[in-house]
Amino acid sequence: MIPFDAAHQAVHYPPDRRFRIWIRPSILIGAGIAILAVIAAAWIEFALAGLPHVPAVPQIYPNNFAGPHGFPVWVRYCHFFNFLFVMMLIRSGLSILVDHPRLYFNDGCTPGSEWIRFTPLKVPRDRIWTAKDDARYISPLVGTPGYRHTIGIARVWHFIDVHGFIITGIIFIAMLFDTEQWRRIVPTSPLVLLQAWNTWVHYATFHLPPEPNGFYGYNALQQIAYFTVVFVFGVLAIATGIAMSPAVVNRFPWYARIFGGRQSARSIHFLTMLSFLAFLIVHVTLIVMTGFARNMNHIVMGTDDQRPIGMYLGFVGIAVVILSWVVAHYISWYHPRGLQHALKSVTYPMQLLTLNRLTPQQKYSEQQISPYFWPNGKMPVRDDWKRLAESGFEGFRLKVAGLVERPVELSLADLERLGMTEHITMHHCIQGWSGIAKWGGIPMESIIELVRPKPEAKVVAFFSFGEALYGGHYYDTQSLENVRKPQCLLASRMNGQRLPEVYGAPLRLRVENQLGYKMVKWIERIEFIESEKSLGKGEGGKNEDDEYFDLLPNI
Ligand SMILES: Nc1nc2c(c(=O)[nH]1)N[C@H]1C(S)=C(S)[C@@H](COP(=O)(O)O)O[C@H]1N2
Ligand SMILES: [Mo]
Repeated sequence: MIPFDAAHQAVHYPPDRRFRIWIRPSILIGAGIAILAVIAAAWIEFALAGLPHVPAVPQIYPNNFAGPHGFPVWVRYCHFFNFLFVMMLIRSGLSILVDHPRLYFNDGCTPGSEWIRFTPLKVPRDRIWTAKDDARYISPLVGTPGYRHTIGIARVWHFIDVHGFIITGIIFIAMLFDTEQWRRIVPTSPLVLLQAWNTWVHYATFHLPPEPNGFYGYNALQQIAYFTVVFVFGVLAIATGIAMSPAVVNRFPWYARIFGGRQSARSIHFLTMLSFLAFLIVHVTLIVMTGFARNMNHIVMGTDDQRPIGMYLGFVGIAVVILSWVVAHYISWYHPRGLQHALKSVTYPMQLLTLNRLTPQQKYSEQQISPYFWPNGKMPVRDDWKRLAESGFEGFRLKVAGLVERPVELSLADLERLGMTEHITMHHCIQGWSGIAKWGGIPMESIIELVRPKPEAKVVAFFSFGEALYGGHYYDTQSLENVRKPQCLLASRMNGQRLPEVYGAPLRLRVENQLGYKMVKWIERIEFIESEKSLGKGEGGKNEDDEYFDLLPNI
């Protein structure tokens, strides 16, 4: 365990570390009834008609079995690596989840409208309660990284592992169809559904159906379960993950709507995780119950016999997976910067080539504006800001300087004269919440025309009056190229009114293809510079410096 100073302790290891799960009663009851109904139906059938017929297991002699069978080495390796990556995805995913411990089916995320929450707290309405105040602690036994809970590092693990998960998946599915092995897990006749039900009636009423030897074939329910895990859960997890990317949702709002919206996609992402876990529990239980040593030899050794070697090596494999969590914690706690850079070396060039090229073009209607919008960040406490606020920012002058031909100081009225535009967009916070609002302001493009950056200027830095999580002023940077994109505004209006103080008065940035932390609030001044490396710790922003967030968060 690493020691914290008081400021870090308050964020990473707060005194209130209680954990509670609350589920909307209608959903809990609905899900409970659905599960009970399926079990009850099995019992009723059993009581009225006895156990349904499940085809007898054919006698198999290895030398006369023609169909695809056995576990070739690629199946065994994919199985292991999939386990490794999925477990880490779950652990880092939980760590991300508790940074905004509520799940919704509406994109506005109004407190109280969540269907499940992982916090004992209700959002107080009598004072400012930021999304960061709402984040919860997670234990290292459950989440990666736990204890020193940083969503930046959790995302590093999640994204490193998702590459592994997808590559494993592609290899597995390609090999499945390159060989005859696909026949083992892809149902090819609707009769399988009927047989699966019959098999279910056996399990649900505590009867083990005649088990085929898994080396040669699966029963119908097993086949459907494996098919669903690979082709439904796997695909859904990836597809809903992409639906949380601001760059994608901003360019193709219809994509999030496939899943019922951005928050619904996040909820489904969570539910697929639960489904993976539920599958894992049943899968392991049945493996133990139906001939543990033999089953382990199948998947570990690729042999069909009773020797204990598969079991022993299987335990070694599980130990390796658990060890990977320990190692991940060690690296997360002691070398977070290295981790941040490792991910950046892969994703930064990749995003420049792909997601970052998408041109923001969101259009929501006035009716879609969220009734509630989570605030984030620490309100400025500086006297100069307070004085300006008292006078309605009359005396405020935005300083734009640095590597420009024509440095300027602009009042809010000067800015307005540059030409205001408005757009209604969805805000995506790295923590997971979203909100739709109408923003009015001056396109950064107009400021650029006015000040004329010199050729050396590559980066635009936005400095805030407000402080960051651990003290020091909040700042962030954008590439000059990115602020030239449509929908990049210096906003002074929100939902048709002057920008409220909590939401960043007098000015805040809007960059709709990126995550919320890039949108500096309470902007004091703007500077055109050569590189973000000259500021702070050189990572491109306060959160990038202190919380290991990405420089370019298109996802
Ligand atoms: N000055 C300052 N700006 C900031 C932050 C902050 O902590 N300080 N937080 C960022 C984050 S993480 C988000 S999600 C948005 C939140 O904007 P909102 O309060 O309008 O929802 O502001 C961003 N801008
Ligand atoms: Mo955020």
